[in-house]
Amino acid sequence: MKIHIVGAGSIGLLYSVKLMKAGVDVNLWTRSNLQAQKLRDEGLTLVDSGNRNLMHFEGSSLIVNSIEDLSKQSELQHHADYIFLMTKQKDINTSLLHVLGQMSDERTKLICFQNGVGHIELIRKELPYVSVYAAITTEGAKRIDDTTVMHAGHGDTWIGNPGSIVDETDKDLINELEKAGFSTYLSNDIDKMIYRKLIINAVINPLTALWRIPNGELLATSERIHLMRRLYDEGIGVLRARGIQLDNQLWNQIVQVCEDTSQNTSSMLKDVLQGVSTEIDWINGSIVKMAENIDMNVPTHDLIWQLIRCM
Ligand code: KPL
Repeated sequence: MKIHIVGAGSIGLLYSVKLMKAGVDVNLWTRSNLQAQKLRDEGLTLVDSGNRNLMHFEGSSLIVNSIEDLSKQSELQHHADYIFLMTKQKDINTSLLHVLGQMSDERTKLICFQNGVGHIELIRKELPYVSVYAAITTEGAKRIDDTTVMHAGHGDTWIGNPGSIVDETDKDLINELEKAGFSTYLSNDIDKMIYRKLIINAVINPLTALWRIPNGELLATSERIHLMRRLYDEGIGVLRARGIQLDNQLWNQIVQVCEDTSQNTSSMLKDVLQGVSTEIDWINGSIVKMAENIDMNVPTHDLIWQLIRCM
């Protein structure tokens, strides 16, 4: 089984080092030539939260290429059984789609690991012959530098085929991931999981980014909780109007996520602190667009979308 990991951020590096170490046939694709060269020179290292070395992988079996290089070639030379798309949504542009097209044919399954919604429809439209799956993961990782990643916390991962059911042969993929230490499940309920994660991210991420606070601080005052609740009610209202019914315990689960990850910096706050663009368009922005399509108003999502875009 050949797996291509596209994107060498925190999650891409984490999956690469653990799968490579478990003997799985993996190609890692970085965005820049510079990062690819550094990885080939220095190897790939996994550290724990105390900066202790947990794993190191180097040598000729560390296959790293850069998307920059492949985008200049035209033929299919790099067929993959699975592609793990681990870039940000904003990087899913024409040249990346061209590269993904070069790696895939009708046997390929492309698994999207992004937050938010909208990107799967785009990829399906551009690469109609590829099976596009989605993954929801709670694995925690932090990129230390171009060649080092920290495993911040073990989580679970669910993989499914939005709008359809998974293929039984995908069990082989689950076995490979389990071998590498990733608790992974196939799910025929992935659509609900995507929308559930959308609401969690739409409530927690923009407010933590706006106020520059860790997740747990959201629960510190009743005013903050009130605003979270407004985002929650508006978001759930849109999904309900579109016929998507989520677990009625979701509000309590969001509060639980804030408690369980109380010291964590949300991914959106990390992006703001690093001065890079955020996923707001695919999270709150997508809720606003869904609402517009059915003539509904979601003023709190609309406002927070504009506020974060201006940061
Ligand atoms: O998924 C997350 C994120 O930061 O993107 C949460 C659940 C908010 C945890 O930080």
